[in-house]
Amino acid sequence: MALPRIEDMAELTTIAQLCQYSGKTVRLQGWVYNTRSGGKIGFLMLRDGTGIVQCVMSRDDIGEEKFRAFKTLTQESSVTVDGEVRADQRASGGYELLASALTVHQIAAEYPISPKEHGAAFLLDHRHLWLRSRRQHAIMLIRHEIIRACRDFLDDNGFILIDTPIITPNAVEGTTTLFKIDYFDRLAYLTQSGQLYNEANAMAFGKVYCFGPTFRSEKSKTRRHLTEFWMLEPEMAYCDLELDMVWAEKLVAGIVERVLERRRPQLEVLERDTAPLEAIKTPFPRMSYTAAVEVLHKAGVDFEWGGDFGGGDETVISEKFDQPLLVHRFPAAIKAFYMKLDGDDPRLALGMDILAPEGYGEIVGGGQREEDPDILLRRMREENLDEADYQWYLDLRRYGSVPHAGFGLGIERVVAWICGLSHVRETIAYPRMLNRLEP
Ligand code: NSS
Repeated sequence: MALPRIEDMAELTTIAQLCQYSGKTVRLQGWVYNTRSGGKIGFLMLRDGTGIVQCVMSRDDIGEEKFRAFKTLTQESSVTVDGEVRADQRASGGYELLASALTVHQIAAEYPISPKEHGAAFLLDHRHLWLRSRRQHAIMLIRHEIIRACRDFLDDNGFILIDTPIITPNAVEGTTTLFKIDYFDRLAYLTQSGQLYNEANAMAFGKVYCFGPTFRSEKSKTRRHLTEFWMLEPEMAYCDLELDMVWAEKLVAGIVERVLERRRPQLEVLERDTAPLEAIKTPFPRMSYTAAVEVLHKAGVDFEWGGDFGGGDETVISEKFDQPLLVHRFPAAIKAFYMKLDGDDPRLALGMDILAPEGYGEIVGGGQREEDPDILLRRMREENLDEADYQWYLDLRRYGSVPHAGFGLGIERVVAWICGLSHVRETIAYPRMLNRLEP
């Protein structure tokens, strides 16, 4: 028997596509969001992953037996509903379905997540189910859009995606946050950043990026730290700190623009005030680390030049700006070994961070890389890194070394900011944190 061709199955559609089928009979496959029923007529709110639609279940239309089956449906039961699409101003999404048939696949057991309030721990324990809720759905769609915007921006600007390894012998961002793994009796780590390989790739291809999970065994319990997070890392040959900042601000502004263009309904579900996002435009304001320390001092914060900014400091520094703030030129001592030293002041490294507005803190970190093999070697020794592991990295300075720069954008931090979330735990489907490995 020949399989039905895709054109013959046109009636099988999704809730998001219903507008194309007004007056036609379609089939929807989904799960029960909730039900209400009176005597001969009932209402089934159906969700299918693309939206929620009201299905009008009339006993006369679907028959006695199916109407009885409808009445047994519990929240999250799986069903297929056939029916006629009818435009209805009052319906959310503008359409409802006049059901003509119902197939029940499974009657769900009592669903643990009810509309009543649940605590964060309970919801995280049920993350695999919590993802079905409207709010989580909106967050995941915005995350999806942000990732797509990143990829489109870089692809359209001549960057090549080159995947970098997850298992690595090298530390990138210091040795204190490495996750160790036993690699056939050798010590290896889960990568903290694809940057070092990105630098090699930039020397081969010019403009490159990697995008993948990165790992830090962060012992800190904050609302901004995950132990597994996704980082987008562009790297450019023949690029200095100034140009690096331009690429980073264009990317961030492009992401915001794209989400506003395509994901307004989701921002609405989250009750995100979009005015601060609409105001975002390049160029972003710039401020040196030293000037930022002065801002802290003027605000009465006790902070010593040379220290690393904490979340609270970042909020104070960026609070006067309604744009993301580019902070640059940090003390070399608090930055990674690979950062190029500032020719004008060797206490400083040519690094930059972007602090998101509205108190969301650092979303981007990067800078210009040291291209001089001798300085690089000295910096590695200062950090007690094993030179043998980094010979390939030093090769990049031996064979056609050029000024180059790049940065890493933390997807979860960006999602938290754009969605207006107070904690990164909701920005990723299965968050990994100090005290959370499940589900
Ligand atoms: O440590 S970074 O500041 N920089 C790097 O890893 C560079 N090697 C990237 C590069 O130049 N290619 O991290 C970059 C961003 C940072 O701004 C945050 O947005 C995010 O990565 N980040 C995190 N997000 C969530 N949780 C944790 N623990 C975390 N650490 C960094």
